[in-house]
Amino acid sequence: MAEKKGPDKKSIDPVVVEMLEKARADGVSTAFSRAEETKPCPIGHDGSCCRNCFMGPCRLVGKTTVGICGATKETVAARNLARWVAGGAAAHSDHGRDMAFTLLGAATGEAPDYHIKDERKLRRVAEYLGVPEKGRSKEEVGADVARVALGEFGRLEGELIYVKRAPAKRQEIWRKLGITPRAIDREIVEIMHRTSVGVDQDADHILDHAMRASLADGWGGSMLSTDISDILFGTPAPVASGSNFGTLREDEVNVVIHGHEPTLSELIVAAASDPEIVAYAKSKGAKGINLSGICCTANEVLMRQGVPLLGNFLAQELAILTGAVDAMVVDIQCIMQGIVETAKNYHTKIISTSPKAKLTGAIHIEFHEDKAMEIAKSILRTAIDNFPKRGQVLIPDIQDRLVAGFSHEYIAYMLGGSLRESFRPFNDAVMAGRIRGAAGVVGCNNPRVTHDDPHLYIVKELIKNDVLVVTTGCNAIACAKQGLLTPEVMDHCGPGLREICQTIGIPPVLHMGSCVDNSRILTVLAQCVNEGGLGDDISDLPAAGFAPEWMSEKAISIGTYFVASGVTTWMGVGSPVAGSEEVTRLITEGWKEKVGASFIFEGDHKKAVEDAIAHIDAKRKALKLEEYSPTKYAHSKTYMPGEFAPDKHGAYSIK
Ligand code: SF4
Ligand code: MSK
Repeated sequence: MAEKKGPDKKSIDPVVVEMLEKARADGVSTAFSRAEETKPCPIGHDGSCCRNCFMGPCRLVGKTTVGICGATKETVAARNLARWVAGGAAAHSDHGRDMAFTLLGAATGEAPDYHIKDERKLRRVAEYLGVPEKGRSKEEVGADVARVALGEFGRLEGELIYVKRAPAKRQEIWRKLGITPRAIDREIVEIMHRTSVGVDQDADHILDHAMRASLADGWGGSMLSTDISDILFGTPAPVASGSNFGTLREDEVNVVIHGHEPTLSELIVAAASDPEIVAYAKSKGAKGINLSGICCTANEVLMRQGVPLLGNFLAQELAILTGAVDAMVVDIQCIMQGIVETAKNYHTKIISTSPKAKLTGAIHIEFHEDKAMEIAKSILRTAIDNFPKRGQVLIPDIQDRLVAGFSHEYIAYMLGGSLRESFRPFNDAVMAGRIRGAAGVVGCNNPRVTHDDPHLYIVKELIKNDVLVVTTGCNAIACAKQGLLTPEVMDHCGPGLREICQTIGIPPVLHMGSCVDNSRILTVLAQCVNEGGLGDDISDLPAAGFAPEWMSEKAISIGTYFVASGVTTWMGVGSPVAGSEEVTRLITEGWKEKVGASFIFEGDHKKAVEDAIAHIDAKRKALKLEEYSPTKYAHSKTYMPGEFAPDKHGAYSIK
């Protein structure tokens, strides 16, 4: 049995601690309590269990070093890791495919509630995809962009079109290794084929293909998903909002949107301000409708609509415990089956909506794009009808402000201005040592570690050491709840990074969106290389990746495509390949030789961040940049009386 911890040891978020105390008092089970009761199987945990055929499952422990078929620990661990990449890549990419279908419907009029919102982005994407756009209407271009995007899933020959968005040297590395992705579905299916009994049995060879499939996710399905979401709903630009349970309203109908897709949630946002729906809410005694989000549906509608972030992955059951959530509307991915059971103790209605995801015991109001607004309104009416049924309510009065919406387009604009979008100022700041490097910190929560602690420790250490952080997914939500997504939070920053952030007026931690939006980070990295001065490949950049509290297959796919793209990446919690020293060596030293970056599973988050900063310094040295000095910019500017100057929080006033 795992060691029992009090609620105060399970999370560093006081709201989560308070709600866990309520769960205990109410006798309600949560992922936190179940994680204590369910010890992970040590054999599966280390990647040493194979269940790929019914001669097994084979558990390779002790004297058992091979399976019934003779598969070694290396083969089994590599196959397990590769299958996780397949699962993660499939999830992101199928989401991307659905976005393309929505664009097609919007362009042809078959999905009349959707429109092409960002024509500029559409025409830019058309250029990437080789779709003629001059002299054509946005609908004509949109339909062709959607068709070409859909073609990428089953492309018959050649390479994925977006491969060419990577730096030339990176493309060469992939071609030389034979891991350039060809078609999105093909690479995922090929993992399943290669890892079935009696096919690919060489760990190194299996892992090469895992990289190929992950690239089909990062530079394929996810990148298409991000681009098409921007075309349909607008490219994000900075937006202010709030986070945590204090964003729930006692006197309004609280609708929590949860999952990953923006397609329905965008319409729910629009429907929530429809006068007819607002009047209906008032007729039931509510002042209006209050939306907030969990997981990446939250990030999607925050980035474009400013809807507040209620919480990250582990908050989903706890939100219901407030008694204030009238409906939790879920689509796909990261939705715990446990929410249905939790909801039985309170009045919350769980509404599943995706044709791909039903939850036993939930209300299913299936979403179809041709009747999108009608369905969104029907969901809201169900929530409103539930408002008068509320019992006792406990809303912790804690919330933080945030600024999100940092698309790669906006970052380039903010650095270079509207006439000269550019990453030049960023590269110059890195070259001068004002910014030591950059890190992408992303990924889930996992109740096997103290909730949000590794996330926030790593982010705070990085910015303290002048490393700019870009964030997505549940890390972004953790940062939001700690107030790290505001330009005023400069106490945690090193002096060089603080100076840059204050000059530009940005937070030191840039929220770039949902899990599929990790593709935005790839685009930023490619643009930094193309800008010049920091080497000629992504692996030359003083950069690092982290997923400190990962749990999902999607995080493994993301981590793998970060590494295959040249970014050494640290995954927290523990290693799913610990059972094989050889596989551990292959994905660290082996991948460093092959793709210039390592995939490191490091359960000690303090060591991970130390190692990553040393790695960033080593990259600076290899680029022959000036050695980073923490004090060089400590007092770089003396403000004179009467001058407009920042205080220690970064707020400007006359000195
Ligand atoms: Fe066992 Fe081999 Fe079957 Fe895996 S594939 S379960 S190792 S016999
Ligand atoms: S939601 S994949 S728990 S980041 Fe994208 Fe969070 Fe991980 Fe889901």
